[in-house]
Amino acid sequence: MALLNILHYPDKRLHKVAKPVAQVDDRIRKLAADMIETMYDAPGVGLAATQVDVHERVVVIDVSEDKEGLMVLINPEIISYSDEQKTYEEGCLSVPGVYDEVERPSTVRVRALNLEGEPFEFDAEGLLAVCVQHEIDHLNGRVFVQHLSMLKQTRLKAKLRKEQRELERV
Ligand code: GNR
Ligand code: NI
Repeated sequence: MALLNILHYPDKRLHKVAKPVAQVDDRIRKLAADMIETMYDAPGVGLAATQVDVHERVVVIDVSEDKEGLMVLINPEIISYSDEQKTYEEGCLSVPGVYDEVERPSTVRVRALNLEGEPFEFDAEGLLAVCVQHEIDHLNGRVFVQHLSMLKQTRLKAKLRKEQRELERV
């Protein structure tokens, strides 16, 4: 197992669209194991392969408080969305320190492959529904701040670039 480096917004690589996994093999199982370790170490409730600069459709999620809710989703797809929307204060390991409200469908039905390459489906609500949508956004090259207003995105980029310049000066 190994800890993986997490990309930070604004980084162009966070906007690459991940490719479907053609075969769930030991290479993918090793990637998932390293992503699980990285997610728990961070700690975060989810991690998409895009965030560790691997552009394949692999997501790990655990929204439980006791590490008992681990899910590995390969080629995840949302097959239905509720009409009802809900706002949640989101954060992201790729945008540390930034939290803001995003509105999304409150429940979704998800289809994915497990680590044996077998398809499964489940309904998600609450934080799990938020997290699944947030992670699939990452696979599609979308970071949660892109749901915010242009003004907020422009201000945030300016602030983060300034902070980065200050870090590079020392
Ligand atoms: O750890 C995380 N917490 C979180 C909180 C609210 C909404 C979404 C998330 S996902 C985030 C981990 C992460 O960045 N996954 O991509
Ligand atoms: Ni994220």
